[in-house]
Amino acid sequence: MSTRTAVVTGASSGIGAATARRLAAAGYRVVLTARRAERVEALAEELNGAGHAAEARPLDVTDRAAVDAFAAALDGVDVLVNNAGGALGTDPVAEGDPADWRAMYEVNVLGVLHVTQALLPALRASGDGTVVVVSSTAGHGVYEGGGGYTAAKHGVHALTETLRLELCGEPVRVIEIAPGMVRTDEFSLTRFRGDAERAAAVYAGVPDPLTAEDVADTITWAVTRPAHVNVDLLVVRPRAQAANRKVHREP
Ligand code: 8X3
Repeated sequence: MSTRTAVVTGASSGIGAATARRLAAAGYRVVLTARRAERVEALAEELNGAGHAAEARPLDVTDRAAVDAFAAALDGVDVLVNNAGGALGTDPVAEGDPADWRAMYEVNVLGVLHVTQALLPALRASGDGTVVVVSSTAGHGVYEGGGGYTAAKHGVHALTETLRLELCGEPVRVIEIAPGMVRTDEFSLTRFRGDAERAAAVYAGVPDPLTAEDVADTITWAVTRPAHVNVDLLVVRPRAQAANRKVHREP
């Protein structure tokens, strides 16, 4: 059987890097994309050194011309994991900066649109393609201070559901993974613009937030089901989180 190829966006850290490691261990040739070239290059080197097949392709998913050039140079693809995304700020709607809202829409929605459109011909041609969208529980509920992020994640949820309807009958699965509270090195730090104290407070006292590896495990499970099994949507939270803002914390 020929080696299957998986493209992972946002593979420089967190859920993306963990997913690349898991898919490589599952036998996929992984193509690692992210804006930070040195990060994806180091990860590719680590995976190749461990006997896996990995390639680093620096890419900004918000840059359509770059995404098209990336797709044109790609030698076949079976799985696309749309993971690149993120939150900026926790301002109320009344005060949110439209530039932040635009940036969140660009990466979380248009980034998925660009890469999915560009790779869809190759995913169809594979005869058994899979599109994974890593959304968020922020795409399935709202919370105060989350307006710009929840709007973008609801947008990507709508894109994903629409795509699944439109591809029905074609050999391409469309899977949405919606993680809740995941403690990664960068998600909250980015949201709070480098304020480590505020970032740490998000997880304060929570016995066991999810890890990037937990989510990567879930993604890999969904991807490795038989071709006729489409896991439409998986909502994954830590046991200590029953809803977006219902979180158990210990003193
Ligand atoms: C991250 C989950 O609760 O910060 O996508 O919106 S939350």
